[in-house]
Amino acid sequence: MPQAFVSTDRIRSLFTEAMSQMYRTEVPQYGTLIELVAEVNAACLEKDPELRDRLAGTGELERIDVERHGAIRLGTAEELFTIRRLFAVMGMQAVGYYDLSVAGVPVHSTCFRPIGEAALNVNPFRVFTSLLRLELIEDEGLRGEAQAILAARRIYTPRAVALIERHEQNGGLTEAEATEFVAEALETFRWHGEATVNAETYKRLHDAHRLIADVVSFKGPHINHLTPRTLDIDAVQARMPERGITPKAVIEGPPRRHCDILLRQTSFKALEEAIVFSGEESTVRGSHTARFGEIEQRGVALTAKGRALYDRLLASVRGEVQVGAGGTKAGAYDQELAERFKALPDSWEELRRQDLAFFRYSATPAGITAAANGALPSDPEALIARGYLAFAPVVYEDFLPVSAAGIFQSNLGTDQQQNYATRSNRDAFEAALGATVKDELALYAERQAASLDAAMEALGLAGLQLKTVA
Ligand code: OOG
Ligand code: NI
Repeated sequence: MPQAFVSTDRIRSLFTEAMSQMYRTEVPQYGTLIELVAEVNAACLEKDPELRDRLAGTGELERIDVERHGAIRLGTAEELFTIRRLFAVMGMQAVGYYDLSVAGVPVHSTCFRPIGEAALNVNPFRVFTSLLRLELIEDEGLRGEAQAILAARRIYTPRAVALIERHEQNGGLTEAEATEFVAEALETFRWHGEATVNAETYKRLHDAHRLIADVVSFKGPHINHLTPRTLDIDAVQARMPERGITPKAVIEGPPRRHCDILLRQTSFKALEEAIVFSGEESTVRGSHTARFGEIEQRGVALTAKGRALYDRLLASVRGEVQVGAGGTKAGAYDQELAERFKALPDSWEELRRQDLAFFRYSATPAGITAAANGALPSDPEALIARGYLAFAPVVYEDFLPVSAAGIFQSNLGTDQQQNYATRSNRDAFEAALGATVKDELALYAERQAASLDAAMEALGLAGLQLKTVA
């Protein structure tokens, strides 16, 4: 008799819950943040029925409370190769390539996440996954040493690897295997207070870059933050101090708007954690800062055209006002951001008409009735105008490189700005990964097209295309 497999969605949900519980005990402020976000989200939904209806319509309402992203930093190509296979067990694939070296952080990254709309609505858990670029360590001796330390560690338990292989061979895991897999996989993300290096090596790695010490000195790639999604990031940011949390000075990403776009994020500083160094005659204690808290607010995914406008506006603001260490000029930055982003339309209709953002189309009950009576115009714009065809924003599921660099830097200490004279190296990243990363814009475009096809089918107008303003 064939064995029944559990869905990858279920394994991802079990894993997210286990990870959230673990992080709550490791970083108590995370639990406080989850409570604050839940309060603010409930209040938002209460006072904004339009928002509630829209989220219910797109299937997002249910996922808000379980929605999280996390981040890890890996040390070797083999570690990245295996993490791809581990995340595949939970229905997550690599989407997008982010080069952070341009911002002085010696890593390149991808996002592992579910891809299909149904899977996203069950649980959109994503992990921003970075790979250290050892070739960016200038000191050859130190580079070789770091390589040797990393080559000697095993970040996956043998049982986790066996279950990944079983999943690959059998095409799934049974309930019992899934439960075991979640517990084993969690081990990779756990914090270890015992460094694998001595105090002197730690210091040299740390002097090269704090991030290098974080990746190289430990048994595994501890989860460094877990981020809940809020419906009002400004409210959470303003209320964090009430709970003893101090956020970074500015919110990364676009300004507050009526129609949210892309992603807004803010984080609070890393914890100082006690560590014990290895290889010493007597115990040597130290401390390490790596783990932090973050919140995010998500808005509509932008098309290539919308994204180009976003990038241009953001670059112009950053060229004009540079926020200093300690948050000087934060007010001027926020003001400039709000001012310059007026160039990006702030209504769903204009964002759609000008092809700046992605939308999910659906046939309305009135449209289906009109179709049955044979009274439909065949022009999609007329269908929308008469209320026969509806559209709702497709939420952005990915990350933003400039924002990610800001999050990295704020948690590593702003004194560490370095610019590496190097090109991004996507080919090397994909070779290590053992797969190509998916193009996020293509994924959004496919979802928009599929929704339009289904809507037209429902209206008996199969094949009708939509024209937007070029
Ligand atoms: C990842 C920082 C980026 C985000 O949300 O953009 C990030 C890291 O610090 O490892 O988490
Ligand atoms: Ni993050």
